[in-house]
Amino acid sequence: KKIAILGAPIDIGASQRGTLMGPAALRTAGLLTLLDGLGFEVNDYGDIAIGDVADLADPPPDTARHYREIQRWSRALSARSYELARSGAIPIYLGGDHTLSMGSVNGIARHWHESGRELFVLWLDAHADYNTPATTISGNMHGMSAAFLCGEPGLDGLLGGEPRAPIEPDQLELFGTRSIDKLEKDLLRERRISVADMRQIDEFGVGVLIRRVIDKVKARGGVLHVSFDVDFLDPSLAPGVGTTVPGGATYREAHLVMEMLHDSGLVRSVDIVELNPFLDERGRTARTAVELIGSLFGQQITDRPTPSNAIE
Ligand code: DIR
Ligand code: MN
Ligand code: MN
Ligand code: MN
Repeated sequence: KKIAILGAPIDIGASQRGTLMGPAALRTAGLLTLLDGLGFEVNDYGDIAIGDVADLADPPPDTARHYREIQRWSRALSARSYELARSGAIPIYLGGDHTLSMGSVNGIARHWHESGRELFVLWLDAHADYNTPATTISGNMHGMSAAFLCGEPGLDGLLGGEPRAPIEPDQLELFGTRSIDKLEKDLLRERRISVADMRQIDEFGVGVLIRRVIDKVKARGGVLHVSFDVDFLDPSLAPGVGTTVPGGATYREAHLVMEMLHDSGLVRSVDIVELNPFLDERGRTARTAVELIGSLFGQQITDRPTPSNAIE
C-alpha cells in the first residue's frame, strides 16, 4: 500500500496569506511518521514547482483574483495528479488554499474516468466553494473550486490544454457546510447538489449522514476523494484557518467521519487544505489535522469491529 505526498504552497486563492506554510506544518506535525507507522510505504515528492509554466493567452475573468497564478498551479497539479493516480498510489495533497483541488481533483477524476469508475468528491468544509466568477462576492478563487470541478461556466480556460474531467453535480457531496453566499445557494439548489449542512448533522448525527454517502458511492461502484478543508472543524479545535466559522464539527464527529471513511475502503485520494500556520496556536491545528488523517488511514482505538462494520 503506497501513499504519495505532494505539497502545493498556494495562498493567493484566499484573502488571508499564510496557507503556503501549510505543507511544511503538516510535515512538521508528523504526517509521514504517522502513515509510515500505519504500515504504508510513504513517498514524499516535496512541493510542486510552477516556475517554468508559461502563461496562456485566455482573458482572465475580472472577478477571479490572481487568476493567472492559480491557472499555473492548477495546470501543473492536474498533470501531476493524473500521473500519481495512474501509478496506483494514494495521493495526499498538502495545501495551500482550496484552489489546490481544482488541479488535484481534476487530474484524479480524469484517471478514474478512463478506468471506467466514477470519482465522488466529499467536500468537508464550512463553505460550499460553489461560487463562479458571476456569483462571487469576494473574488477569491478558493470559493470557486467545487463549482469549477462540476463544470460551472466562467473559468473554462483555466486548465489550458489539460483535459477537463467530467464530474457531475451528483458526484459532489458537501459536508459540514454552514456558510453559503446568496447566489451560491441558488446555484446549489438549481444543480441539486447534496448538502449535509450543520443543521442536518445536529439532527441526524454524522454517522447516519456519512453512511448515506458511503452507501451511494458503493451502489454506483465509485471511489471517493476526500477534500478536507480544515475549517470544517470547529474553530475552538482548529484556530489555524483564515476563514473560521463558528459551529463546526467537533473532535469526536470529525474522527468518526474519518474512521467510517476508512472502514468503507473507498478513499483513493485526499486534499488537506486551508491550514494557515501563521494563525495557528503552536501547531495545534496542524496536529489535529494530522491525527484525523491517522483515523482516515486506519488508526483505531481497538482492533475490534464496530457494530456498523459487523453488520455488513
Ligand atoms: C466565500 C467564502 N463563500 C467566498 N469562501 C471560502 O469568498 O466565496 N472561504 N471558501 O474559505
Ligand atoms: Mn474550502
Ligand atoms: Mn472553507
Ligand atoms: Mn455520472
